[in-house]
Amino acid sequence: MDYRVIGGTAPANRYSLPDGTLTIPAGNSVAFIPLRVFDDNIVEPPQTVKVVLFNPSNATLDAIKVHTYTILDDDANSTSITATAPSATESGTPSNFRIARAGPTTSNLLVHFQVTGTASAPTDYSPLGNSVTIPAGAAFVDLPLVPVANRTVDLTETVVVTLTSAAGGKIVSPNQAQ
Ligand SMILES: [Ca+2]
Ligand SMILES: [Ca+2]
Repeated sequence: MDYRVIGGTAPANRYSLPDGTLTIPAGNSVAFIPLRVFDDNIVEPPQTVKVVLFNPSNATLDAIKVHTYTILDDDANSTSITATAPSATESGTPSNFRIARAGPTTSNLLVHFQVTGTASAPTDYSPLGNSVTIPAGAAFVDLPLVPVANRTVDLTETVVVTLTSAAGGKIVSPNQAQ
């Protein structure tokens, strides 16, 4: 069958999807239409690309001939992490990670992270989870690291937090703190 773009709100310079012909090979039940999205640094609303299938051969089209693809922007916020208090002690001094964003603060920003390092939760410190939300109106959120005073003699141990994704935003350097 043939396919082509028949509209949508995305300007033509945001993506590439030339008109084409799609063949689902014998023995397969799917084939893919190659849509390339071009990254930029401009804050934009979600924008759409509408693709239609037509001229089927050896098949008929069902009711869903048009698909609307949505390009989600990733430029509203740039998110990074630093250790504002880089050392913690078992005697009760917590340390602190600060997850901060640059850009508008009008909405909540959900940030996912991964925790690694030689220390283990919950044996050595209270678990940090794997996400935080920077609330609307705030440019950062603090993530305290609270050590557990255990009876084992530990060497100096590390906790490393690496940002992995931010909904509708991008991760920038420094994306990791210890
Ligand atoms: Ca971008
Ligand atoms: Ca953009």
